[in-house]
Amino acid sequence: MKKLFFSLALLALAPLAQAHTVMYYADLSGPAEAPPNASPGTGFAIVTLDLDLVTMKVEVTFSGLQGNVSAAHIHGPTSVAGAGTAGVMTMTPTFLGFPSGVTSGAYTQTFDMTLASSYNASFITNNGGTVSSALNAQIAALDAGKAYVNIHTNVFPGGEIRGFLAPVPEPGTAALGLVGGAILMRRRRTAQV
Ligand SMILES: [Cu+2]
Repeated sequence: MKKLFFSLALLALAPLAQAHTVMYYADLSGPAEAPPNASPGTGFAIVTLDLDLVTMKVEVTFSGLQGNVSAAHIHGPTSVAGAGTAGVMTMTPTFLGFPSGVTSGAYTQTFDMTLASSYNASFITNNGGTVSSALNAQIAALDAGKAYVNIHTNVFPGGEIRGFLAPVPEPGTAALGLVGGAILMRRRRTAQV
């Protein structure tokens, strides 16, 4: 746990050093799925876009799943923020190297968002047909709270746990400390379960 606290604290500070980094975070759960399910599984995701390097770092931890992981990726945009379903935006069928066949795990991967392979091919086709138009559409979905991380398993093929990604406010605003604190508090509460 100490290591996790430390990592999150560093992540909260990261935008101070990297002006063109945008972060999003999500709590993942079964009740947040559509339709909701009673999975006891939980997870946490942080997505960091570096607009200078044109990369997307995806960090996910999850545990307590009833099924074994079959795929994980980011869906969007939904028609309204924080609800509904949408197709896959990112690499299919699953994130490169995402833990498969397990009920808990941790994942970190950085994607080159100038590569078509970092996206679902149909997402590019449906959003202007180029990698840059697809990236803009993905950023718009993330900023609007209309994109969600979904972890599929053999027990819940449509998704066992998911969570809508929310932007972490820019540094320098009073809200940052509050949000950072909320992340740590939430993490702590989850860890005690
Ligand atoms: Cu999916």
